[in-house]
Amino acid sequence: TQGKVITCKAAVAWAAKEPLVVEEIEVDPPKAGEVRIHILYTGICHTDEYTRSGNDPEGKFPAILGHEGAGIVESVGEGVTSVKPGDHVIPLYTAECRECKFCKSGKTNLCGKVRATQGQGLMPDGTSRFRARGQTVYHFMGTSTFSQYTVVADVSVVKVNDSAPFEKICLLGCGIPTAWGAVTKMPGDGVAGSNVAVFGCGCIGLGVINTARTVGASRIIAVDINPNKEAVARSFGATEFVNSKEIAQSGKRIQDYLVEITDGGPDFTFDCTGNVDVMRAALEAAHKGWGVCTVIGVAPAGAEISTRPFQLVTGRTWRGSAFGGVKGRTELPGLVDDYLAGKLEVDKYVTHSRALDEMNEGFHDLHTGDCIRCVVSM
Ligand code: AHE
Ligand code: ZN
Repeated sequence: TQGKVITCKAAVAWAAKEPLVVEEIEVDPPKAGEVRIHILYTGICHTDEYTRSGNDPEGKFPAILGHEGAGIVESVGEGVTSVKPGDHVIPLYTAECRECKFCKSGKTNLCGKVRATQGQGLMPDGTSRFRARGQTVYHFMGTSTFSQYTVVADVSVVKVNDSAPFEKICLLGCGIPTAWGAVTKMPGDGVAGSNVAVFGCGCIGLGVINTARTVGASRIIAVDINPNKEAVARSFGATEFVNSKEIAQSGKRIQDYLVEITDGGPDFTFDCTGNVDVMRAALEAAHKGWGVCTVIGVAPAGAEISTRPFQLVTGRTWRGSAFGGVKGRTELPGLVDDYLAGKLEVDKYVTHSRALDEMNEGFHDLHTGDCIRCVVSM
């Protein structure tokens, strides 16, 4: 197949708000600096649904969504030396070129090399490698893992241990590093020994809870509007559960309640919801003088956050991270090895499995309270 167009199946998002359509597509061979990957498994993340639903200002259609995948390199374009055919790999929506100002700064994982074209749904040369029904189809997040074959930039893929199960390590393409890094890469002295509040108990919130426990946080307060989340939050390491809907019904603001029960507020709070009112509550719950609120959730197009500046003047910090601040090519191989060594939880997040033909049912699973991650066999 090397150098040839591949015909395969993919779930195509033809237009915002519409269900995906699984159909035959054509995938061009990789050009210079590009890698064609046979995707074996992909997770479905709320960000895929966010873009499908039309909420993403960068959303372009038709597109092949998906950004949490794992597979095998099928072929590489001219000049590619970092991976070769047969390598087991994870595509990276946060690239790592090691040459740009961002990569060289040592301060961030936000690589600038391919970000502009990635946001336009195109490969770095400004074109697409996908066609369906004779029409050009856009890429998504530089990964497009909802296709049996995809093409990515060489800076957007990392080789990992080939004894790791694809149906699990696909989660290292987004959810798990996003949560793990948001906690472990906290500036300052870190979260060990401190009180933590986590808003939202989906995949990211549970990952934050799990990581906080691993690094030795003392109180880990899970906050959600769904009472069924209590058991799962506790099983991932939460020491307490607060139903924020009940607090609201009792006429109290959730931030005031958390300040009350923690003698001034948690040291660290995390928004894992994407709801801007929750982001405000998370900031205002954080302890005066030193509390740090980390925003992880993705808010709808046009949404803005607000608070009284006094909240910041009095020593609270509002920060955020993308992909947990993780540098994919440098750090993912180690995280996969940690998983294989039993030091990083992954299996527990996979609650649902689907075939490619059931992609839309997988999106439906996402909205059920008992789903953490649905993994699709491609
Ligand atoms: N495209 C949207 C923003 C979407 C967004 O915030 N994406 C996150 C990843 S979500 C993973 O599930 C992210 O890492 N963004 C950083 C980046 O460079 O894309 C918009 O508002 O335009
Ligand atoms: Zn994601």
